[in-house]
Amino acid sequence: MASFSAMLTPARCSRLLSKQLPSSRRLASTQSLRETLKEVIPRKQEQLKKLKLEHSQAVVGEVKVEHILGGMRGLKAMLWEASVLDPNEGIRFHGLSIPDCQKVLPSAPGGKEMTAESMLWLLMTGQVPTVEQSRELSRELAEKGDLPAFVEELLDSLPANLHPMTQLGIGVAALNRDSKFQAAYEKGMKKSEYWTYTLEDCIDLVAKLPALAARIYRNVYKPGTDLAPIDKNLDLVGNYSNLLGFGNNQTLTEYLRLYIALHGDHEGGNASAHTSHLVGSTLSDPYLSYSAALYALAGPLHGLANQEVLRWQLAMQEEIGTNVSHDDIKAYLWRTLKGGQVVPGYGHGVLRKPDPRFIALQEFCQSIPELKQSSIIQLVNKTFEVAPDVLKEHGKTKNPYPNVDATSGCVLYHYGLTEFKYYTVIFGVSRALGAVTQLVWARALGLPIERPKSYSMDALEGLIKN
Ligand code: CMX
Repeated sequence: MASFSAMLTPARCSRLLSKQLPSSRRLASTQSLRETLKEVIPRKQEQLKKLKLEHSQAVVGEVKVEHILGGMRGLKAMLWEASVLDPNEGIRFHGLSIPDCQKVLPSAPGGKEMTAESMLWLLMTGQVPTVEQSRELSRELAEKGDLPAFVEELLDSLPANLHPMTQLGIGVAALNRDSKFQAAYEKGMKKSEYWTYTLEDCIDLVAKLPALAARIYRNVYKPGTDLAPIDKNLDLVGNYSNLLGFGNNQTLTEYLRLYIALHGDHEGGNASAHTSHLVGSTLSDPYLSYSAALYALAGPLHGLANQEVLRWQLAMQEEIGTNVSHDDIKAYLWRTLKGGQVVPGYGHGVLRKPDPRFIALQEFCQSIPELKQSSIIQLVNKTFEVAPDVLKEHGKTKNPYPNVDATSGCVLYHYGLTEFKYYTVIFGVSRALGAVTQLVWARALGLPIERPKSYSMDALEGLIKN
């Protein structure tokens, strides 16, 4: 199936965005997320109908044996509405680059960085929310942020040495007891109503993630301490930071806002997003779909890489010290590669240039004098100055440049959030923004259950002969 997101060039997307939303209306609108979606969805449904009717047989690529043997890399095979990833330019959310989003998306009161709510609104609707819209969504999320008592008890009963990502998946799956989608499905809702119940579950899920993720942090790393109550006047990440016990650190809270908005979506083919989409296509509710996605995120080649980067950089620091030369780092990189390991935080399945999310997080660090002085951040920077050339010389990876994980953990570490086994949980709070968006759109567009065709090697050889 052709991806219609892929057919939108960045320039066209930006034009569409401004056409959809004249700036006068952008400032004045107080339409809710649900009202906005009710307006946007019929247009997209028409677009899909037209694509099916007029272009179903159009050829947009070919399937080679290398696709089948190579993890489907580059195969055009999914519809994904919220973002498109260009190998050289990086991610665009409905046509907006990261710097565009930093300019136009509303921040929290007193802050500068875009909020998770404003990113969620953009991903869901393709429109830039007003400050009022984004604040209203914050209020709704805070209202819905408390966990059911049985989920709290379930989390508290888990052993502290169970990986925080395993715990997060368990907690998210358990929330499905209250799934509005599942309850309505049991009663026999119409297909045209699927998306509305899916949206309600998705909002509830996003709202509860901070309390879920923070309870896991408290149980594993700070047992016996109290968790702050959810503050109805704070945005999602403001509350998350508070619950983690870092609410007084404005710089870290702002960093978390940026981090969570940037990690929100990275088109559909990455393992976590694709897992959520696949499971959702069976009409599993959003909790089960996203719980499955979290276990894909927990792999070291995907989301767990941010934990691995810190582990690797700290081991480097221990072995060669902090005041090191480029040659020392080069030698350490070669030791990693010759040991048959990957350099964590480098390489990517799609990107072929430094990840703009990496650049945005680096720029954040450079804008804060105390972060510029941090030894771990300096080591990450120095590694970046050397690693691409070493990886080029090594000659295996198609992308010798850093991905977002090369830097995402070091600010957390600098400010005392040093438990790096927890870092992927923060990624998990974030990736929900894109995954739930697609779950809503998949139901609004009536996308079918996924069922690609597989072959054995014998059958493949038969195909090749014929
Ligand atoms: N260090 C050493 N070798 C690497 C490498 C790295 N950072 N990145 C890729 N390679 C190797 C691969 O292991 C592969 O080797 P083999 O041919 O022996 O199997 C070869 O280079 C070709 O791989 P590729 O086509 O360039 O990369 P893939 O699309 O297969 O994999 C990724 C992409 C991200 C899994 C890989 O680059 C990697 O393992 N990076 C380190 C882990 C990491 O940072 N993951 C986070 C990615 C971002 C995210 O999803 O969150």
